[in-house]
Amino acid sequence: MPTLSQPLENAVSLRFAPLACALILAACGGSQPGSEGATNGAEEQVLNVYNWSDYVADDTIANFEAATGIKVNYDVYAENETLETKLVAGGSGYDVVFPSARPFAQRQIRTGLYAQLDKAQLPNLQHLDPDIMEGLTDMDADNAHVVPYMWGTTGLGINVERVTAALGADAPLDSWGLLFDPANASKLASCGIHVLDDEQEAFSAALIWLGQDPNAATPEAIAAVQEVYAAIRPHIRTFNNAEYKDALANGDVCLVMGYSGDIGQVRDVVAEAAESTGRPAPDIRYVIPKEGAVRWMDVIAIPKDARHPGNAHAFINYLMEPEVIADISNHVAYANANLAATDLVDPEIAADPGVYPSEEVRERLVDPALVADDQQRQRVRAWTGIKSGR
Ligand code: N2P
Repeated sequence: MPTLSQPLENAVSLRFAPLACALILAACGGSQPGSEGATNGAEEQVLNVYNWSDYVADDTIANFEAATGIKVNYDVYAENETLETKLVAGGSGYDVVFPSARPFAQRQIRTGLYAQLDKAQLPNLQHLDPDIMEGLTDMDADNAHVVPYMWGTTGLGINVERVTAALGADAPLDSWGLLFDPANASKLASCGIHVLDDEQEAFSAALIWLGQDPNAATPEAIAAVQEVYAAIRPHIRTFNNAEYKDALANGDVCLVMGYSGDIGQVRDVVAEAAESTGRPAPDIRYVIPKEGAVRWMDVIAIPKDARHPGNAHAFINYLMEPEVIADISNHVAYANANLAATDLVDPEIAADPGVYPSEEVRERLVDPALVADDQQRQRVRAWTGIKSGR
C-alpha cells in the first residue's frame, strides 16, 4: 500500500490543527484561564471553557464571542481523567466543562464538584430530547447539574484496504476479534494499531469481546482483561485518545480503537484531501462490532467554583440553539441531544449508522456504570500496568 502523498498529509495535519493544540496548549495560544476582558455589571466578559479536542465547529466559539461580546479562553483535553484531576484539585478556573456522563459526571455530581444550573437562564432546554433528559435523572435528579451535549459509541476505526491486505478478504471487520484476537493483531502490527488511553472504554471493550459484563470490576474480570491485553500488547504501538486520528488519516496506522465521531472526522478529512489531489480516498470505516459496544454521553457542566457562571449559562444556552448544535454535529460527526436540531443535521450525517445506529445495533450498546471506589482503583492500577506492558 503506498503511503499517502505529501499534499494529502499536509491537508490532514491542517484539518486537525485543534488536535495538535490539545497536545501543546501553550504553542496554540491555549491560555491559563484568565480574567482579562471588559466587565459588564458584576461579571467580567470572559468565559473559560475546557472541552474535549475537536468537539465544536470551526466557528462556534468565534460566533459566540461575536454574538455576546464575551471573550472565550478555550482549552482542550483528551481524557476524562485530566478534567477530573483539575476539578478535584479545585481552582481550575474553568467555567464550563464537558465530562462524560457515566461514570465521570455521575461521580462528580455526587462529590459536589458542580454548580446547580439556573434553568431560568437556559430557555433552550426546551429543545432537548425528553427521553435523554429523563435517562440522566438517575445520576442527576431533576437534571439539576448537567445538560447533555453529544453521544457516541466506542468501536473500531479501520483502514479497510490495509487491513484486508494484511489479513485477507475475509478479515473479520465486524468484530472486536480484529483487535483482540492475537492472530489478527500480530498480522496488523506492522501496519499499525493504536488503542484508546481510556480505561473505562478499553476495559469494557475487552469484557464485551470476552462475552462478560462490560462493567464488571471483580478481581476475576480485571485479570481477564489483563490477559486479553497481555496477548496483544506487543502489537499495540501506543495508547492515546487524540493522536490516533492523525495516525489513521495519514496512514501511520491501519486499526484503532476509537470514538465514533472521531473516525467519522478522519473519514471526512481523508475524503476531502483525496478530492483536492484527485486521488482515490482510502476506505476509512467506523465499525460498531457485532459483539456490542459502549454507548457514552458527554454532558456540559459548570464547576462549583466557576467565576463566570452567568457567562457559562449564556454559553450553554447558546450551545442548545438548534442551528448551533446541528452545525457542531455536522462538523464533528457525533449525535446531539437536541430534538429541534434533528432536521438541521446534514442528511449524510443523519443517515450514517456510525452516528445514529439502527434499532438493532442499539440493542447491543451498553452504558458505562459507576463501580465501587476500591474496584475502580484496582481497574486503574491494572490499566496502568497493561499500558506499560507489565
Ligand atoms: C471528542 C471525543 C469525545 C468522545 N474528540 C469521548 N467521550
